[in-house]
Amino acid sequence: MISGRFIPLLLATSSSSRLLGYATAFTPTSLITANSSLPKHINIINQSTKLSNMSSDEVEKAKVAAEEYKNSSGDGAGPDTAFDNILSGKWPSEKVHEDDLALAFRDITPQAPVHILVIPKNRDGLVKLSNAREDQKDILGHLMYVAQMVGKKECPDGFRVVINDGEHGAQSVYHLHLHVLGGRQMKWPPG
Ligand code: TR5
Repeated sequence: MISGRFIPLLLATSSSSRLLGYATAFTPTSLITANSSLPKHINIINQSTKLSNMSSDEVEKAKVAAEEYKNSSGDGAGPDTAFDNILSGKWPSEKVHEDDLALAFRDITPQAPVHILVIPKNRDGLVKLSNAREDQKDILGHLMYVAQMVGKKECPDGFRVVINDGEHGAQSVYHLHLHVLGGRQMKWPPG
């Protein structure tokens, strides 16, 4: 998940590990699109049992997603993603913060005891960080502010914020998102 061309934004520590209920779907997540139906097998599991490793599978998902994005409409707006279904409420998510501009919810495949995604509600071309326009500085700042807010709340000893960008950044969902990771000691360098 955290490999290739990534952008580490904040680095800090951990909090005591938490045993949280977690909703997960047994469907290849990068293949879930707005056109898919709700994953059939939703399971509530203990988050501590769901920690997974960055794998070639993640890299493969990123390659597939990059290809889908390249093949989508030429305006760079990208196809709908799973996050559209989360934003519309069609698919469930475990929200940790919501305001007019941003939504923060728990990652379905957590890479740390705390793994939260922060996304803009209005994608407006922000399929990836490198698509950002100058007039989007305010929303980028807001997303960063939300990331630190949820990060310091859930990980008082520190956390990491990551944005994966494009194929080499191992981005698998083309709707800008900040990963907030914590609840354990982070290592460096990432993969
Ligand atoms: O690889 P990048 O940086 O693009 O990160 C995408 C993240 O979205 C991954 O960490 C996935 O685990 C996460 N993801 C993907 C889906 C999903 C999700 N987190 C919560 N809920 C999700 N749903 C319902 N569906 C997904 N496809």
